[in-house]
Amino acid sequence: MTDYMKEYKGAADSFCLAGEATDIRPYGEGHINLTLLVTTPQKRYIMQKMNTHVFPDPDNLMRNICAVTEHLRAHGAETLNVVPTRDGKPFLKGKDCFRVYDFIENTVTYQQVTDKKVFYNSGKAFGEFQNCLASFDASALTETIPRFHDTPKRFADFRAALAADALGRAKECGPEIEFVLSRGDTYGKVVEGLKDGSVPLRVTHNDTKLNNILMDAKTNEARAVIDLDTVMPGSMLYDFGDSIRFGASTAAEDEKDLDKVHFDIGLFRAYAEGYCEAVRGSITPRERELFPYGAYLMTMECGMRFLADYLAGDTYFAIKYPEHNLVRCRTQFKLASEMEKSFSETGRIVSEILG
Ligand code: ADP
Ligand code: GN1
Ligand code: MG
Repeated sequence: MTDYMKEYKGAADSFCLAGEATDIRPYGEGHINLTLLVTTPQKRYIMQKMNTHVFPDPDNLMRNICAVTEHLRAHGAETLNVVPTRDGKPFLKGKDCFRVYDFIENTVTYQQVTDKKVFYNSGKAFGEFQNCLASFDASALTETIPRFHDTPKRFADFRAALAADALGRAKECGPEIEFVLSRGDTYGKVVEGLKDGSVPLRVTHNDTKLNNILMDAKTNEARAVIDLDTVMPGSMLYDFGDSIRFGASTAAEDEKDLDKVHFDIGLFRAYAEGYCEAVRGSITPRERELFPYGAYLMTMECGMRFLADYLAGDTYFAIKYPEHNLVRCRTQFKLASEMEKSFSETGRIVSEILG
């Protein structure tokens, strides 16, 4: 028996699986939950040890996911299917919490864009996801992480981590710290827009990176939007921006060689074409105006979160080596610095697409 079988077979046995688990192994590249592929002779499942440090209210989190997936399914979308425990609950509650989904077969996830068409397809799918959630009652949702994309608040959290400098790491990252601090007056436009009503509050996904969408293994068409933990009221700019942050890069999020990391404007265009095709009917003038800025904002926000986590001692994002979060923040700042220089060009692209 493998160590994973030993450790997690008991949890898997608590769910209504089609048969007995014969193999359990880690799966995917998520930074938050421990994701396991569970094989039975009949079918395969995804079991996740839920990160209750990041999501401290698993009852309401799973209530959200059940409601959102029901809504998506009722509208004809392929989505996650929650497999209940043997006593009919949506997750297994204990010292550790677990949930199980059907494994969506014949799909792939990409850690980087290899083909423009894939990125276009993902843009269209996240746009359609947004459209579908327009008819979802936001008041039925718990905010699983309050102020998740409140960038000024993230900036304050960053400054607190810097002031604490728990591991004495600040001295190793002077230029990165300076990069965040010197842009302190650029982080407010979306929260201000939400406050004054110029940016509409919508139900959004909030974590739209490319590996949170399953693509058909044969056709590369989008099949299902996954990782629904952060579906909450938010701005369309968060979803658009976060996809660009991750996908419109010429390198992986944790590429060490910054010479390989560039903001790819052709990829920006491909995603924007897909996304706008879906949301053309509902997007407001202020939202479209802020698309280029939204990409910059989500990139800076993610970068400062990686750097804050590095300074705090890596308590949030899963890491594979000690400097992983520092490496990640550097790619974000490289991308953001190129995005800043491209605002007029990306703005023109949005205008060309939307007319
Ligand atoms: P995290 O919150 O840690 O990012 P995710 O829910 O995104 O975790 O899952 C991590 C990875 O596992 C995904 O990127 C995807 O590759 C894979 N995955 C998750 N759920 C499924 C599923 N139901 N079917 C197939 N693959 C899945
Ligand atoms: C996390 O869960 P995952 O790996 O899809 C994070 C996102 C970050 C992303 C950076 C709940 O996403 O906000 O943008 O890492 N999710 C949460 O890769 O914090
Ligand atoms: Mg994920």
